[in-house]
Amino acid sequence: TNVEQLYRTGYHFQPPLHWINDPNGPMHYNGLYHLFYQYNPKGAVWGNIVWAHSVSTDLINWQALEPAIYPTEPFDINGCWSGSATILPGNKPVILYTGIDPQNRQVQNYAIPANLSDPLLRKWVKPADNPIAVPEAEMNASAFRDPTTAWFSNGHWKILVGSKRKHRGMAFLYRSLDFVHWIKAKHPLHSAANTGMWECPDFYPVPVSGKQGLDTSVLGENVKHVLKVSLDLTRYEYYTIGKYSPDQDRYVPDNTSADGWAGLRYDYGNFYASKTFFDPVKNRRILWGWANESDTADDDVQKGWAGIQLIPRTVWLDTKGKQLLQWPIEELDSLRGKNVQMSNQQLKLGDRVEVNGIDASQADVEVTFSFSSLDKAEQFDPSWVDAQQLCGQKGSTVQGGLGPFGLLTLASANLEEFTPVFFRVFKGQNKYVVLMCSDASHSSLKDSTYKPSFAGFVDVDIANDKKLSLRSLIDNSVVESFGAGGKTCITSRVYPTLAAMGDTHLYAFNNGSEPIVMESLNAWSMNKPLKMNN
Ligand code: DQQ
Repeated sequence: TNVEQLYRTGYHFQPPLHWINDPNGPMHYNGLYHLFYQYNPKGAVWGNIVWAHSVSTDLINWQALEPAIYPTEPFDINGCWSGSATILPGNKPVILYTGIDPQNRQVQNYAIPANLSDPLLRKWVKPADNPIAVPEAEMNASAFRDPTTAWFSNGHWKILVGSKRKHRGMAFLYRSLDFVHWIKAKHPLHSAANTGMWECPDFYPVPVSGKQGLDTSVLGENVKHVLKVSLDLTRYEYYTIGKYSPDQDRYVPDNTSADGWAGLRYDYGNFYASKTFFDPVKNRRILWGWANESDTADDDVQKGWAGIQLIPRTVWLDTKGKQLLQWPIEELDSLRGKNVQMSNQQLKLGDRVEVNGIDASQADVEVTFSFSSLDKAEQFDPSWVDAQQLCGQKGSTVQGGLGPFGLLTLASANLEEFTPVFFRVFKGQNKYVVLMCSDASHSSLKDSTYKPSFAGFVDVDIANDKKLSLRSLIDNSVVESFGAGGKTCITSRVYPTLAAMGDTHLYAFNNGSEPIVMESLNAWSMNKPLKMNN
């Protein structure tokens, strides 16, 4: 393999070259899935931003088209930034996006297909009555961007636009009767102190029970709403679950759903600027997220590319209603190739069992671990509120009681390099605490790359279950992991050297004194899609 191409993914969404960031305007229209995304047509660093465009019939194979939206008019001459698609009655798609104007102000624009009978919707036009919203005098013109998919209620179309006032992050609400004339509501739909700029807000309904997704305009008794925002201060996202009342256009997060820094996260790792859409084909809501590189800008220029889109995830509300669950779209299973299975394997303190017979650099692994007692769980110190910090202290090589146990992904045979994805169970005041980590700190012999010990807590009834499941999607320079059926998800970008040059291994391990049973493990080599923008 060409060294520069070592870290290209096999089955994640990537164009052949150059920089990509946020997924934009995902939609399903007349039999095709569309994905637009922020793209620099001229290089592997951020800049010259246009909306690149690809289409797919299965969300796995992608055909690249010409960029759909690029700077042409005063209202977007300095960049075509993030936005969303809405399909209006009469089956008419509209894109709302942020344009950067000659004064570098952020304004909101709309674009429509030039020709609705083109099945690929290749060309988009920007009507002359753009922009549809400009920053008002008292607003911060460089903090006003990323319009959402619109929803319809009480006779109006409504959208959110991300912003901030001083340090308070907020989502402005705009209303329109005709989708062309928009008026800002007096009150933002929501805001939170000390969260800074809210990028890429996303607001959508979820049924209180079941895995189905809903069209963005659905309201009702059996529906809750999700508001997700991306925090540019720390480059992570959080969401709240709450109640939306369309009459007053009020959104109130549930008292179980913290706002701000302690908020729930789709992903506790490298996952940003995400956006969902409703897929009417399979009645599900699908989440797209972007992962940037964790190597250096120089590495990116060398590679000629930077950024991937993560595997689309189905999202739905957990039965307890306090968090979302996520799972890779079922279409991904079609790429599963060679399969190995293991069952009822005991893992005692210090054991490490290799998973042989698959391509460990490009794989999908599902595993269930169980144990018979929680007696050996280490004591939990209530001051440990930061999961990532805790994982940094209690890594996979730090011997524990109940755990650490899990997988060693992208590992070299002698463990010079490895990216462990694992659990550790603690005994708290009146409940057990489960920590999940995806720890990049030993992922590469290169020391120039960013190697965070990403982690999140897992809200499970571990004392009753005595079982934890894990699925990891391993793809050359990315590991996307789904703990406990999608309750806690963590993505890491890693750049192994030995483990990328053919010395790639996958292991299950236990480094806790309580024996763990690997009840079942199912692992597949993953094929490349036939078409990935090639
Ligand atoms: N990326 C876009 C912005 C957005 C940011 C610019 C989030 O519209 O706020 O490329 O990554």
